[in-house]
Amino acid sequence: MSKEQDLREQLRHKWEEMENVQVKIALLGQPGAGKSSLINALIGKKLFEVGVHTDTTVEAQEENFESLVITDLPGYGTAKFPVETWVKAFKPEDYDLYLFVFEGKLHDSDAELFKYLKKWRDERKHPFFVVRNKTDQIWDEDKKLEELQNEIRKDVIEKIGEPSVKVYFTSCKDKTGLAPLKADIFKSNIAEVKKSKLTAAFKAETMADIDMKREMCLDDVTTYAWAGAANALNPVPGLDISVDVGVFYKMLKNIREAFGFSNEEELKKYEVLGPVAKQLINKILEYATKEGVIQLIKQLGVRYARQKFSKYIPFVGQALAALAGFAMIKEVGTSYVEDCYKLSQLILEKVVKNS
Ligand SMILES: Nc1nc2c(ncn2[C@@H]2O[C@H](COP(=O)(O)OP(=O)(O)O)[C@@H](O)[C@H]2O)c(=O)[nH]1
Ligand SMILES: [Mg+2]
Repeated sequence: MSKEQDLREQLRHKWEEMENVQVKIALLGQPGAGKSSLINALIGKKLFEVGVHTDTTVEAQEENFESLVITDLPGYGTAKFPVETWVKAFKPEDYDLYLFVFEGKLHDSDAELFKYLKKWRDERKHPFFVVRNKTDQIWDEDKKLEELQNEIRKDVIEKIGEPSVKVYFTSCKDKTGLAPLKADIFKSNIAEVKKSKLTAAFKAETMADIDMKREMCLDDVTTYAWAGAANALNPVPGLDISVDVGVFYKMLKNIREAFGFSNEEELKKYEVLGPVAKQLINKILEYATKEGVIQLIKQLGVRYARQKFSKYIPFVGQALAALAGFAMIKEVGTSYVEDCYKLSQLILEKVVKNS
């Protein structure tokens, strides 16, 4: 294989990994604790039905959201499913990360499960997160919230047998406590490409969240630019530019998705935020179709093929055409990320003002 082919292969591989990777999340814990509510709050969408009694569930329920595959595993520690039987039946060791959600007292079966969670974390690098949900209901006339939380923490530490274990106190009702959980998920040792998918799928609640989305999208733009240039076997007809329209289109689509702008109707609702928002929305929607993207490539193509690289013109050939393609995707991708980012800022500012 020539060096060029080898490089093409690598770029294609990186791009395919980015396109196809999935993050498998397992929801664990007692029925009614708020597993469905928690995942819905994290992604900002009603993916799982809330308030459905799962006590009798004997099957795993799987839902997809963007690149996430979320599985609500049936309860363990029942007569039908002692933990050991449950582990054999559902292959829970295969998930990328576990969200263990609870509200009341922990049971012996939870302690039993924690043994497995620790094992999978240590041996397979699949982290778990212990979430005490319904913090809004933690109340006692004689004790402060902090004191009550410490008691809960102590119980968890005892059941897990690790003093360093963290407990995340959330309320899906008040939408509190989600930020520290998200931050620690991103700090865990999940593969970078999977973290990038999580960043995209989780709903942005704060400026820090959209900063993270921006950073992640800008990183991805470089990968798209390489792939879009390397994948393009034939230069665009009539232009000395070589670019894969499909990759170009996918890049813009994924950026929109990461910022939660994939639904045109919903996006248009933000036009009420003013002329700047309206202008950004128009720009974002302009390239939401393949035709729009082709139009853009044709417009920009002339500039890229003739001006930017004019000093290399004596060597016009496929490499130059690909170089122009790379530069074009990179520039368009970057400015698209910035447009989505600016619009997200406007939306968040408005939300903060109103709350
Ligand atoms: N007060 C309060 N209720 C919650 C919270 N999270 C979920 N719930 C309620 O608890 C019930 C069970 O929630 P669900 O998400 O279906 O729990 P799951 O069975 O673990 O999936 C529903 O009635 C939810 O509305 C919370 O943070 N605070
Ligand atoms: Mg549920």
